[in-house]
Amino acid sequence: MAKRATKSAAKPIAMKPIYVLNGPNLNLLGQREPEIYGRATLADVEKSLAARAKALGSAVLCLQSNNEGDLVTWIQEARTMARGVIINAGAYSHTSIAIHDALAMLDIPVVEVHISNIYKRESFRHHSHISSVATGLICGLGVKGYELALEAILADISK
Ligand code: CA2
Repeated sequence: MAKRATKSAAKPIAMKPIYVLNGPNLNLLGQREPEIYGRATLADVEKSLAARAKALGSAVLCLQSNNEGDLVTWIQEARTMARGVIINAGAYSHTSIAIHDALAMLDIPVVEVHISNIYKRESFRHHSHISSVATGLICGLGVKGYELALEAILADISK
């Protein structure tokens, strides 16, 4: 006969967050080129992502750096500390083999986000070193892309 627990000793286990990594110049979001990137600031985006994650029973850890090495370090950290990664590596998407290599070591879902449609822009933005090691790619949908990426990761890990 199945044994029934007499005590409900279940304690909430701190859930690993989804890492949201933003690369160079994205700290200036909302301050320049609004026709391309919109008017929301990075703080706005991070705040609404945190609220959306909470509503979906999850959490995000949002980090931004203008330095390639910081992004590599956070991706390495995500191997054990995160349930998924949303990454907009900015211009490093088009140049960084180090970020590609770090992402290739992850066994968790990775969604690459670009606010603008990189394929409608200069040809040097048409190739991303990240796409080949990402689970999926969202681009050209503005800052809404971050929220869509969050939903995609949560759907993926609940499969
Ligand atoms: O569309 C995107 O999200 C990009 O990743 C943004 C990068 C760009 O280098 C990529 O090709 C596409 C960063 C662009 C510069 O960042 C700014 C942010 C706010 C305001 C002005 C520039």
